[in-house]
Amino acid sequence: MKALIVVDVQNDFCPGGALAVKDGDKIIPIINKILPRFDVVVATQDWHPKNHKSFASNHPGKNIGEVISLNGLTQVLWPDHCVQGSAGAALRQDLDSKNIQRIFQKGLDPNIDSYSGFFDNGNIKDTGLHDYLKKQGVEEVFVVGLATDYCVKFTALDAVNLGYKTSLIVDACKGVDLTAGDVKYAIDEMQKAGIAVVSAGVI
Ligand code: VGL
Ligand code: ZN
Repeated sequence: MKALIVVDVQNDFCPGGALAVKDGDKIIPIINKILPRFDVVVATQDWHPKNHKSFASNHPGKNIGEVISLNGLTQVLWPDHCVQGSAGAALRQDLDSKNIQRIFQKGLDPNIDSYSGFFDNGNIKDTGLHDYLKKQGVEEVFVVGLATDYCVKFTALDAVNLGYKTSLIVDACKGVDLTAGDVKYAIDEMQKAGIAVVSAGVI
């Protein structure tokens, strides 16, 4: 069984959103087109409480883009984004959500960030995604969405480390590139970890 994991295709990560990824919305028609070709389709949703410690606003005197140590883990400070129940946290309206079987929320604990759709950044709690995929008999996963150099990367790395045959559909992802080259390095890192980098045209 083949699964598509649609990572964080939310208003806040698209143009006009709080943590907009350049051209983030451009991947949506590509995702909609390939979505019917999978046995299982799931999505992840970044879903933070207002007091989330990944928000620069919760660290007086600190700026967006600064890196801090948060409970022993390296943490980039972001603008407030994907606040639970806000319009920015909703999945994009133009994403073909009726064909998404389940949504896994992450980033709910204010004290730890969660880039991967499987585990938080400390690998302490899981979201239930692995159990769900196992129960559906999924052996192969394809990862798409936002952002290539954060949540897409960590979701794909966890998938391959959990034993799934894993592919990144590279043209159905867009990245932040906080530092120029981040997206390229992220793709290299995924490839080195055994993830196939493919384009949507071959799906
Ligand atoms: C993400 C930064 C903060 C992502 C989520 O979806 O890639 N990036 N929270
Ligand atoms: Zn977040």
